[in-house]
Parts: sequence; structure tokens; C-alpha cells
Amino acid sequence: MDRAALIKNGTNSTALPPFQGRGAAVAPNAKFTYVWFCDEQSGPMPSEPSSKAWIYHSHVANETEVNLGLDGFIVVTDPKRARPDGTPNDVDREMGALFLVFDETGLPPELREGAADRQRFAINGYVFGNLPGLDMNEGERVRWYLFGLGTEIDLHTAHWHGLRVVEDGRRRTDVVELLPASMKVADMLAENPGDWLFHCHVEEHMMFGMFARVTVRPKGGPEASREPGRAFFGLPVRDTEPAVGAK
Ligand SMILES: [Cu+2]
Repeated sequence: MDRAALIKNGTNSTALPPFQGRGAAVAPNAKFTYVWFCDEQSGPMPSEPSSKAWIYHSHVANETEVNLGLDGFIVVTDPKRARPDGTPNDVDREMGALFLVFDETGLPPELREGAADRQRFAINGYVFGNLPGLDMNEGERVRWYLFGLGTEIDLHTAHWHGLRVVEDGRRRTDVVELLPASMKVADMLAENPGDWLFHCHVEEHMMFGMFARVTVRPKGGPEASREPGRAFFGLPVRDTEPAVGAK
């Protein structure tokens, strides 16, 4: 997230390296709290969907740290269209999906996982249908935040089977194009119960594992959880893996 919001007490990454400020680089196991200031231009325009997401990533050792997974996103909601907790008031569920080929080639040997080609064609870091959490209930209005990142190989086309979306409030489709550092919003009505393939439509990427499963649970059966951390962003809850430095 280079320009979505300004960091008041760290470093504003619109400057060129070497970056200045206490938050420019944080040593392993050290802590630093960034304070973000979001102005009106951090949020969506009135013509855009009610929330939008911005990628952020480290600039300290950019390529290495991106490939180690030091990437994330921040959602900014239009205050006129937000619930008190900041979530957009016109959707029932939010998902986040990062399409990125994690390339371990340049990583120190002790950090590699040993794959022969050292490339992982991943959605949110998961490959071959193992991404958990893309679970929703029939009839829900689901907002997807879609991201691309990486390099020349990262030309991705996010595609849903059995489901359609409206991309950035302007066109109906079931394929959203993503280039590196793309950030897009796709709104879906989960109207078609079942287990559906969600994948990159670039042939090689799909064959190398860039696919996941989306489940739309039919009305009347067991429901997808609304618990924070499960209902949002398609991210797993790591009950058994406390964050580094956590007590
Ligand atoms: Cu792809």
C-alpha cells in the first residue's frame, strides 16, 4: 500500500530508498506500531463499491520478503456506507484472495521448503485446493477483494465456476484480470449452492496448483460461520500457531 494512507509515525514509502524513520525497518522479534491516517481519497468514490482494499508489503528487502509472505491488505470503507464496526453495510461477507507465484529461488537455503522448481502457484499462499475458508451461505452478498503481486509471471485471471460477480461496480463477469499490484473489488450474490472451483485461468498456473474451492451452503443446512476471522477474508484461524512474539 504505497499511497492509500499515510503512516504518521513511521515512513511514508512514496519516498525513494533508503527509507527514513523509525518504522522503516523493524528487526526480527522487535515491535513497532504503525499509525495510519486515511483521508477521503483512501476510500472509494461515491460511484465505486462501498469499500476497497489496498495491498501493503515490506520495502526493506522487497522481493525476498514478498516471497516469504510479508504481504497484506487494508480495507477502507466509505463512512457513509459503513456499519459501526467499519464493515461495509451492503454486504454480508468479505473474502480476500491474493494471486501470487511465491518464488523461493532467491531465498536463503534455510528458508526454502525444498520444492524442485521453488515456485508455488498460490492463492493466499495455498495450492492445489487446500485454501480453507472460502465458505458462504446461499443468498449472502459476498464481497471479494482480489489482488495480484509479483513479477512478469504474475499475470493472473481469477475465475469462478458456477458464480458471477460485478467487477468494481461496473461490469458483470466471472473472470477478473490481475496484474502485479492490482487491487480489485468483485461483488457476488451467492445464489448457486454447491462446491465450486475458483482458480487462475492461465493454463500453466492452474495446472501447477493455483486453484481453490468455494462452497455455497444451501439454505436449511449447516451454515457457514459468521465468527470474525472465519466469516471474513477467506483466511484460516490459526488456533495452534500464535504469532511470533505473542504471549
Ligand atoms: Cu495465474
